[in-house]
Amino acid sequence: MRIKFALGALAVLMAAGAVQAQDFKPRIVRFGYGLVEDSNQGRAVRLFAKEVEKATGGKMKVRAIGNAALGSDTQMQQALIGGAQEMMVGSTATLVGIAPQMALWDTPFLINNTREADALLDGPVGDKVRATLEPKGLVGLVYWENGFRNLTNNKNPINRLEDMNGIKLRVMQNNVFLDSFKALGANAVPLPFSELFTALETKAVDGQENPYNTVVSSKFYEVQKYLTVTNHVYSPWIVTVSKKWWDGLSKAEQKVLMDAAKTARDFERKDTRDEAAKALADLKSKGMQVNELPAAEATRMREKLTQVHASVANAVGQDLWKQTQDELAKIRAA
Ligand code: 2Q2
Repeated sequence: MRIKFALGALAVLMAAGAVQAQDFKPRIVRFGYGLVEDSNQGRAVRLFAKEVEKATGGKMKVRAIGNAALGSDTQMQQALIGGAQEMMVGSTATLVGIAPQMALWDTPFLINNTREADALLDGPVGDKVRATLEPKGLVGLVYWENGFRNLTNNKNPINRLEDMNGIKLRVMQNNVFLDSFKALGANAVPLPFSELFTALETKAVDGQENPYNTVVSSKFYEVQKYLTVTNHVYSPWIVTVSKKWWDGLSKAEQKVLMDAAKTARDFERKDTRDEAAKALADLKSKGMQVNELPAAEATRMREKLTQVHASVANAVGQDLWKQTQDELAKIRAA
């Protein structure tokens, strides 16, 4: 009896071992991202790499390459589609040329807080938007948090809508952002993130907008004087895989990547929120002048942006737009 059991257990163990050996091939994953290593993005990619190596017994090795050393978001997207790079994490906003539905996440003032963000992105609407990448040669695994965006500039604090007039503001390469800031009176200039610090330093542009975390990690405080708390949009990041490469992986390998991306997501969201909560004090101590946009002025901004909402609805399709509003209503009522 005992021997039989032991033999049975051995057989199970051997089978498990055999499955493992053939399911995980030795592979190198080139994983690119745009921010510096010492950033919320870099920390999460490092955790992802550790998780993948652990789960595959070191067979799959993730080479994390930050600082846009593999190119800007849009360059990396093309490398993934062509199969020259395996993975990346970057802004959803730079994906709109490939998947127009991604513009949903660029809608100003769509999401009010992180609870709404998590529920919407990890729910059916997030899944639907993510799925639009696949026919384009990309597999979107999960959303990570970039965060609520705020304005910085070198000209003047933004106390009123009119203070935006004529500010040369770098925006992401994305029409919703371009149209939004034009509607607010700024002189919006699209630039890849990888060129932003130099553009600020050389005064080619006066300002930019990004979450607090990025203003800290990319050291924008060294080249920007004013920070205005606007929280004008919640930006996600998306972890993306080359479909060409993904299709050649075993189911077990695909699962390892998905599980690690989720573990890193949960870590990253917490890390980002903890850091953001401390960032304002940090930025003030580094000499930035911080002000909150008065509520009445925020309302005036929202009014200016209603036409942008209509154009996002058109770009992503009325069905998806309506589903998003319904889903948000549900989330808010819960
Ligand atoms: O302003 C931006 O471009 C940033 O918000 C993004 O985080 C940036 O594009 C990163 O995705 C860089 O990898």
